Amino acid sequence: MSRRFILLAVIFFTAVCTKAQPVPSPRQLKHDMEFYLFAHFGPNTFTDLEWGKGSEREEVFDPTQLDCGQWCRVAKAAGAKGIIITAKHHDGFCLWPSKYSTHTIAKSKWKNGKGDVLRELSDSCKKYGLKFGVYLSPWDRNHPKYGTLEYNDVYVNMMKEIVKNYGPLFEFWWDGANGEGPNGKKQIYDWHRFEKTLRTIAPNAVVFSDIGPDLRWVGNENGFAGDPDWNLLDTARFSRGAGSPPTDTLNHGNENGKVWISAECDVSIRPGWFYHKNEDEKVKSPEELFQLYLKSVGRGAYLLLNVPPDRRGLINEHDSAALIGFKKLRDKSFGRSLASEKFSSSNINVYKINFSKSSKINCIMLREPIQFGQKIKSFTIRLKRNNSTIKEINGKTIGRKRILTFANAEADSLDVIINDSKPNPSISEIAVYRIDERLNEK
Ligand code: FUL
Repeated sequence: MSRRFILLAVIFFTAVCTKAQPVPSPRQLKHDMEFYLFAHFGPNTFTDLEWGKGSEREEVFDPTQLDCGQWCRVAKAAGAKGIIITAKHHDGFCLWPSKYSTHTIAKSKWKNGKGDVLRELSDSCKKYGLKFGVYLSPWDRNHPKYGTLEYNDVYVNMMKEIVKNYGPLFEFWWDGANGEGPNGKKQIYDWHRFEKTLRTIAPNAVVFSDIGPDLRWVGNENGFAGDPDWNLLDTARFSRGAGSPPTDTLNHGNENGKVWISAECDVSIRPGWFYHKNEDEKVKSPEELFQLYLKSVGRGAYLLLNVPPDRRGLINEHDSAALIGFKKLRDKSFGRSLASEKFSSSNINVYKINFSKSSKINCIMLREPIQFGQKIKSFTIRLKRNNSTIKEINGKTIGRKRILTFANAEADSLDVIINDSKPNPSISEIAVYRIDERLNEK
């Protein structure tokens, strides 16, 4: 047998045995933003509704001191990387003067109908170095074309209008909620066309929906991903809205899923998505937000935290105080590690770190180099003192970031052992912390 034949046979055999694993696309890899804000704003802010009926008069939209610069300063101070705004919620009201609807800001009294919230927010985001994203509800309770094929043109035209006038967008958000239109009809959405349009006009924007194509809904609005959390999903047979995968699947992903679609955890800082004065005292505390961080980002997912501007058009003092407190807790907890190491070689099953001195620790952060896929199914951390194991911590998936908390333990080194994985697993970073024990994951 010639050497060339043997070489080809080996390559073929390896290719068959190691089935190609899904990896994130360059677009998805660039979306490494960890934590960003959602801003639900519109007529509901003024009518105290959560789902506007679509029949609200345009004049109800009248913020007295709208300042998107203030939203951005708060977002920056909170360490958020971008803001996604409800350009149009289910009530159909457009926060920009769209040519494709009559139910828009141009008919409101605000700035004599000359105002444009998307303009102000996209400009402010640029100024403050934040990314700008848009939620555009497919469901529209106002538009006269809703429930007809022509509405798909309206939706496509709105997407084009937004991208052209306010882009670049880092993310486009497709809500799965799909109820009855004003004429009692249900819309048959041309998702295929919507997706093709976005890929053409905004190729760098990640697209969120129940089933991606880039980010998936996590299956709840409480702000936490499952454990394990796979960045993989099988989307065949499923659709957006009522036909979405079961909650459990959205929560955990599919271990052997064919497509890379990470979970994004959308949750509101308040009980509702829109601002309601009577919820001012119900804003989540910094400690509650920290718990959400551990259960979303700390499980390898993304955190999209809704902070709804109030009737003035400002992020309310209650919310900004909670956000700043949340940032302080993250800084205090993760600002300085007691030991950390980055690794570049792959296919190693045991990783070791020696601390510079014996330390009391209660938190470990691990990362997998997800550009090569997500491989690790189960791992054990052995905390050691004087070469003997004093504690074992077991985990399942890692993904882009895994944060584990545990009761204080005095250790001087640790081993991370990969127990079970897909072929060629590796860990790219391990860091050790001591956080306020009261912040441990509950
Ligand atoms: C849901 C919507 O119905 C809520 O109003 C909110 O926008 C939330 C983010 O998504 O499906």
